[in-house]
Amino acid sequence: NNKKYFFAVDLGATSGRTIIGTLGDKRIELEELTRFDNNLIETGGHFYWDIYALYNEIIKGLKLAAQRELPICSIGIDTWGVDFVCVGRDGALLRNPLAYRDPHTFGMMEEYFDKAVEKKTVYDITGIQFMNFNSLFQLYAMRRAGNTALENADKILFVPDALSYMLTGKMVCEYTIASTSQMLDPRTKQLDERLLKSVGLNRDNFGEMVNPAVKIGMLTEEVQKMTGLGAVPVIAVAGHDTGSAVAAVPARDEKFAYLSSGTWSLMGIETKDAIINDLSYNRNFTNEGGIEGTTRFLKNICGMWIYERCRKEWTDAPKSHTELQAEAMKQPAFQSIINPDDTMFANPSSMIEAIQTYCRETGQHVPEGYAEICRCIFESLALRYRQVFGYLKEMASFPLGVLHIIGGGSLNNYLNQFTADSLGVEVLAGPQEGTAIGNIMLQAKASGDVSDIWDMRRIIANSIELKRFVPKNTEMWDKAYARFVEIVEKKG
Ligand code: LRH
Repeated sequence: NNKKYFFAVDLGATSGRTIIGTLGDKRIELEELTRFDNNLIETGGHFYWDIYALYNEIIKGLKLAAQRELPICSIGIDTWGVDFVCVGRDGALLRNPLAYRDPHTFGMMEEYFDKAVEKKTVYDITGIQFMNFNSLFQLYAMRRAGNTALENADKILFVPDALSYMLTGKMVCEYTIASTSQMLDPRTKQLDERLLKSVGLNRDNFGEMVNPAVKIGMLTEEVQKMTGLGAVPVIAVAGHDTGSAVAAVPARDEKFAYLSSGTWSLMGIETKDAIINDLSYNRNFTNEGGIEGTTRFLKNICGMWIYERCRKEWTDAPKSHTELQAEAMKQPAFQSIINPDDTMFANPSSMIEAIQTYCRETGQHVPEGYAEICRCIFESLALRYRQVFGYLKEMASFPLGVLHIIGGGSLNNYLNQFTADSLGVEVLAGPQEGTAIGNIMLQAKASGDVSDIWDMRRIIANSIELKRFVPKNTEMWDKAYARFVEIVEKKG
């Protein structure tokens, strides 16, 4: 048996999973061991993640792997970006991490530019898009509020690094996840001293900077005893989920565009160097650190978030996605259009009401019931995709003739077709578990079983079937897009 087994932990903002990846004969196979919710905890006026619950879920998955007696080569953890845990001098975690949807950062960016470092300077240093929840602004808001976890922090660990620390006792600062903080300079590939200082930190407050495919440490004896596993190494993968996902795009050469589709939709290209210029600044595009020195030049688009939130509110909608979406497709097209990236959808107390308010305020048909609302969400997303794809085309140095959609959202055939129609380009959908595959491939790189990113991509392309969507109905979508632009501009 020349097969190798890898254990991946992939945590998104709404759910997480543990997965066994098997690599053999230049093919990869996945098996999901566990899947669980990742819930926001609201208490004392704040939103937190439950880091201990996530840790326990990882332990549960590891136990299952041990029971199966699979010779696990290594473990790798990837999570959503920007959030972090404060660690005290005694090595203990100082309270659960604040979640990026917490409104404590509202208005903080503007104040930061005013009082700390100018906006343009921050962009020139980092090349990272401005989002109020980037770690830099979270830290600024926490300092300002006198957050006692931060005041007592010896180290700051980004979420994947914090979980790896809980498993190994070793503290690192993995490069791809650090790049989401808006404190890293992509040229030096180090955290920028000036930005760190602006929030009262220095490089010693972080673990050693490591690249993906480097060993962090071995499972502690405590974890070995709990799980029944031996001394298995934990590898720094692309700790940022989007970094792992884009590493897994089954493209043949560098000239491709991608949409990593989950709670967020991340649309962009892969480049050698960061693209930092006036246009990228004005369009608020980001340059996140990728594997093997690549850069992800992309923009965050609100993804399945609105849909997921509505699903929690609907009491009468079919539980199955396909059934629910089939009902939506029976509704008339383009009755109501929203801008999914409008701030009113960031974290409203009722998503359904937010959508209805948006439509009322913009003088449109107010959607009622899950089918109409669902139709509105997916059409609007595809229209926003088209807008961002247009920006991307202006800035890419090569023509964008195809869009690879990866991640859980790539299972949504209706949305895939809408996207092809709206953008007027061919869409290739899959793999669904892009993030987990990228995670596993980086472990396989650490063990010497794959050589580089193109070797990984060949193996992935060899292992999965892509679904192809060709543009149709483009005239109808052209008209709808003109209305989308009008509505978005009017709303401001
Ligand atoms: C997607 C993601 C995205 C970040 C956001 C916070 O899961 O990592 O790349 O911008 O979460």
